[in-house]
Amino acid sequence: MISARPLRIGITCYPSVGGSGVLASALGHELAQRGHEVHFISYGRPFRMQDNAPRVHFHPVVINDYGLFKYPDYTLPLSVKMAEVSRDCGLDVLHVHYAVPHATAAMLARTMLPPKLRPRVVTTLHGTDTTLLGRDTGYQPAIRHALTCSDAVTAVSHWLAAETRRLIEFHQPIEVIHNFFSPRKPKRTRAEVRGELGLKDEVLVLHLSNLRPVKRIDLLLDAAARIRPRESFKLVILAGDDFTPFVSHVRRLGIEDRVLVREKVQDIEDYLQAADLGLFTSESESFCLSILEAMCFGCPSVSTRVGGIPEVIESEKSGVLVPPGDADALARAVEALIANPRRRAVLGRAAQKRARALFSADEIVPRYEELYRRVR
Ligand code: GMT
Repeated sequence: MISARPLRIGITCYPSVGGSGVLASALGHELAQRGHEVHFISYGRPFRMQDNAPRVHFHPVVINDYGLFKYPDYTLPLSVKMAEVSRDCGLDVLHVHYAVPHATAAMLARTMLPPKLRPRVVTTLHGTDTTLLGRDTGYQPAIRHALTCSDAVTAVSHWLAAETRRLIEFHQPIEVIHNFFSPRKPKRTRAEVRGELGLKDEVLVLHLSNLRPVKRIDLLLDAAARIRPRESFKLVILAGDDFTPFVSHVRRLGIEDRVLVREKVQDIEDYLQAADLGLFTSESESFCLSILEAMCFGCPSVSTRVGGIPEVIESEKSGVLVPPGDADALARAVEALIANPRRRAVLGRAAQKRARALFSADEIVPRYEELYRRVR
């Protein structure tokens, strides 16, 4: 019989700005709200972890810098902390987000503990742990081993599950649990945000990402430079990292007056509610949490058709997908939606409905709870 007592769940993720950390933090808070005890274990407080939330704890991993090591090691101190928290807090499950090195550290942690104190390990693959590191022969066997030793493996899209089977040759079951987003209430009104951005009648085209090469910021800017009429829009970039490396590209294209950048924004909901259209140009993406964030506010996106994105957006129904790498196609799709507010609204409503029906916390979090209880 399945016990319904609240669980003690350890969550390890990268604390920096990235979809896997954002998802892991949100999951931790949702689980705590449902009565479970949640222990985050990482080298820093996860980027969106709330302060003083009931039943949520943070256990920092301290890394000392030894002159002997050319490369500082994180896996060992992480595994020691995982074992310590598992033992002291009686963890039922250790849920690791992003396989490298978290899944390997979890395996090591488990073997440090007596059998009775060993938590079950659930590994969630997020994207580049498979698509980038899974191709690297220096990592691949270790990833496959850690997945094989996990009690359950999940992936955030069917596409990523298939890529994991193909690239890592991991043939045990992978459960697909899509990402979710629970928007907080914006702190400012749409008019206030548009005022801050100095917008009049322009369409607010929003991009949000950590600017890594895979996001193709060069393509984003090239596409923006081709949008006509040029006065019809402003591209607002919520940058999870330093935008400086891209400033010269903006200048070369002569679009300084069309592009506004805000770095490391915490209150993304303020900008999401003010946006009219999302624009995403990634060359690979397992899900694209940012597209979902926009959908939750009734904002449809134009995006490259890559990876798991077609599982998030149904093209021409809840957004528009175009072939990857094509700046002209991106610009034409954006232009068509700038010129047609009614179609934008139809797509936006469908996007919001889809987000609520398929990718809400109420849909997704019980799937993780059910999985934890199943592996216990
Ligand atoms: O996209 C990034 O560079 C960050 C990366 C991460 O692991 O933090 O994001 C991945 O996980 C997100 C949450 O599951 C997905 O929405 C992103 O699509 C995925 N990124 C890639 O696959 C490139």
